[in-house]
Amino acid sequence: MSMSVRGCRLLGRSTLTNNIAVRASSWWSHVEMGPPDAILGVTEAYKKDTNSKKINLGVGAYRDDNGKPFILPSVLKAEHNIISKGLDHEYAPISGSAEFCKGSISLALGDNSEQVSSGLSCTVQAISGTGALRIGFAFLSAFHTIDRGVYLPTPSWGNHTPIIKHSGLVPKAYRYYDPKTCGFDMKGALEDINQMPTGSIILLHACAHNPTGVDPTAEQWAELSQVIKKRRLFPFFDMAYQGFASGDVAKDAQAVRMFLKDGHHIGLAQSFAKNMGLYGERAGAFSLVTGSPEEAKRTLSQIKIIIRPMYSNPPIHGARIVSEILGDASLKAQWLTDVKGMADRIISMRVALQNNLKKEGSQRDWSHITDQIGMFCFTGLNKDQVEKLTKDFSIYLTKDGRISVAGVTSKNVEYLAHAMHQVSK
Ligand code: KET
Repeated sequence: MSMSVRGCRLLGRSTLTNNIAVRASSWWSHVEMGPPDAILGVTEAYKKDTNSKKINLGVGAYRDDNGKPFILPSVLKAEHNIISKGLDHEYAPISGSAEFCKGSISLALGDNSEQVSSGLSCTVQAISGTGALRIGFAFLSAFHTIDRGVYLPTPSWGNHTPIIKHSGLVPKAYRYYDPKTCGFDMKGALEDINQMPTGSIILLHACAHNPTGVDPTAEQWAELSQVIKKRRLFPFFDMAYQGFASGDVAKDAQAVRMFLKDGHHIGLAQSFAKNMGLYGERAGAFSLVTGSPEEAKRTLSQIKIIIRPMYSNPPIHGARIVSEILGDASLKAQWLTDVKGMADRIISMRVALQNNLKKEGSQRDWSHITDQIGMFCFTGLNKDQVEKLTKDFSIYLTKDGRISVAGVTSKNVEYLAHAMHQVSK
């Protein structure tokens, strides 16, 4: 709208009057139809399909082996506990629940984290992982004045680019995935990192890279950390899948913790959508690791000033569930078992898909299905093959050939393998 107002100002008085006359009957006739979202649009299309065999492998949302949304037993118990407390519905502080913030950062950095115990970090509750990224980039846009470029791995989660642009920063790219090996392009990544201007921001997927399912090894992370430090780049970790890569939340945080040991000050976006199944509750956190406790206080004060006009303060229910789980040893133990159960089911579906493709007689090399980790498999199917899967078999996935393995079940895996073989043979 501001564009058209600005446009009218340039057009002179009579045109302006005419424009207003035209618009008065229909204010939005100039608004063009926008395209559906590359990921969430897939679910919209899936819902309209009447084929009883249809499968939604688009959005990264965990399903049980009956293809149903999964309420984690630990979450159910936490909700019962919360209701029995009879809590009120007052506003949360701008930065969200302090208990939630403490629990979140400790989960990422470790219970014995020196940064947490020494006050060398600030954390705010955010509207899930997306909101955490949005606040983080808004802060960097306002205060990180060295270089406005944010380097993203190629490919990356589709929403990173619009979030970065929306925050007033400039998305750029570094090599990450090598289609020839279906693995991590360490050589390409290092070459590109070495070319980034000093002070640039580099976005790193902490674990379970989306959409490729390809993570650097511990040795590769160690080398990346050294190069990023030498080049004086700002590492911003997006950690949306802690626990989903290996089933172990500490192991999945190894890159983040390694960078801190190496002396980096990082930005960190966390989400509890996947690892607690709290998708719609929008529970997440943004943190900065800082040089001093005093710097943590100053940066926190500015982040609050960014949040206040955006949405004032965050929702409370999801954060209460997270706090209840992380703050109670037996519930936390139950949750860790729940996470491992989800990760293990996904791993077993990868094996089943690969075996069924073999059974179908597929001659293609599908080893990457089990080599890749986390929620997604980057199948290598091209756009035409994806279109055929959807049109002929009612199997819904994103155009880049990514499937959410979380949507595969022991009941639909045969049909999926059959369809994948039919479109790729
Ligand atoms: N980071 C990454 C890497 C990511 O894959 C997602 C979600 C998010 C952040 C944000 O999640 P939130 O629900 O805001 O906590 N990805 C899945 C869902 C989506 O696209 O919104 C997906 O890729 O399917």
